[in-house]
Amino acid sequence: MNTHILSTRSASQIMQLEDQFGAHNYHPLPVVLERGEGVWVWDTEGKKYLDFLSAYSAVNQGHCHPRLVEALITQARKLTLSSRAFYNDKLGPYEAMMSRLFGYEKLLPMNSGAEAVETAIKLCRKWAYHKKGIAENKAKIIVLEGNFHGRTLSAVSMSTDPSSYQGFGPYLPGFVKIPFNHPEALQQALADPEVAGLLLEPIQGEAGVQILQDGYLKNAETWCREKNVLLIADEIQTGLARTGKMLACDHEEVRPDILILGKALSGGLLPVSAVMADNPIMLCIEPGQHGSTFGGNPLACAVAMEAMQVLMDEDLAANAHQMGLRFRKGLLGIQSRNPVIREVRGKGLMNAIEIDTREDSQLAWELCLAMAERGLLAKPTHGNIIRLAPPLVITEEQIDLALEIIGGCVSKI
Ligand code: IF1
Repeated sequence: MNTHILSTRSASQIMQLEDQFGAHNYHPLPVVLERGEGVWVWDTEGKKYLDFLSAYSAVNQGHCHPRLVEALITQARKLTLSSRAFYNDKLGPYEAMMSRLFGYEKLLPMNSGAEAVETAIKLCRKWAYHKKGIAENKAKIIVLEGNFHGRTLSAVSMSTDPSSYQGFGPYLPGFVKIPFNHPEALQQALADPEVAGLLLEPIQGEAGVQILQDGYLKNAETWCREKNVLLIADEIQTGLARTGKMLACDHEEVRPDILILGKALSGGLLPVSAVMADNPIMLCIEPGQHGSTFGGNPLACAVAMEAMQVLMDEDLAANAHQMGLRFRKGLLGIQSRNPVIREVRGKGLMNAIEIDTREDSQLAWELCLAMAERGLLAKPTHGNIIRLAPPLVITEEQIDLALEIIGGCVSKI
């Protein structure tokens, strides 16, 4: 099978291949993408779409950002992987840059977001036994209902969403699940001396862009300090300018003890994730106790440095803030003409509309199909919520075009 034959396959044939030979762990929209540039993606028939998913916020810098592609190619020609058995010339500079940018003494490099979450949990547990003095195997971590921290067994053990966890037991113990946006429940849970950490997303993505109420994070930070509990922020999706600040925690000037980053850390070119913390926490893990074949590879480090530099050079946090305001204003206008939209919510360019139906509705799916038809790609989360999160390089004109498409489709349902 050569590439010529592949490229002449029709979209439906390509989808059929996935259906026949791929595991059925996803239900994609029937669109076959082959090219991307900035906020745009093109399908195999040459049809052009505004990408309002951004690969779940991994392509904050826009598709195939030329500086990132250049960094990738240049590094790929030199050295891609050394393993951590040896030093490579990119990891140290990358760690130093990240340390300076985020104000943490140390970084631990991983690949996928889920791996970084695993790393943060392991780190928190080590700290609990070494520093906090919790009895071996007793450490607990508080998580919030509706959380999404990945697909690994510890992530599904924390999950309260049956489609994430059901059928994958037995589950990992040591997680305390409390209601979302419930400060009293948090205070109560923190009273347990065996609690070592509080793990949360400042805005829950998979749950449908659920925002913690103002002050929750700040209180959580204060109460965690009082109880000597580590505040662990999963900013894999909310971080790196998505919500209008470099970190979502910055909106409340909260500094987590452990910060987890992923997705846009590579601008979508390859899986790059990171865990950041200061020495008293990070040094609880010693040589041989944790690692990864690919974590910290020079290719990832070179791309990540450029990805961070692009976020800053193009001031994408400010653009996310500005375009987010414009977008939500437009969405509220559409809502006022179409009561089928129950709610518009979001921060920066992490937004969602909730359609006025039950979770098991098909309406969000149908709306996404209609929008795709008119040139805008988005994906429902649950049956009734559509996440709207374009690359942060989006312009006013493109926001307005998106609003036109969304408004037109909503008024037809
Ligand atoms: C899927 C959602 C987004 C994440 C947070 C860790 C991870 C994720 C806060 C794990 C990953 C993804 C993965 C993707 C769907 C997706 C998602 F719909 F589930 F919520 F982004 F909106 N923490 N989120 O959001 O990172 O291991 O995937 O690199 O289908 O699983 P990963």
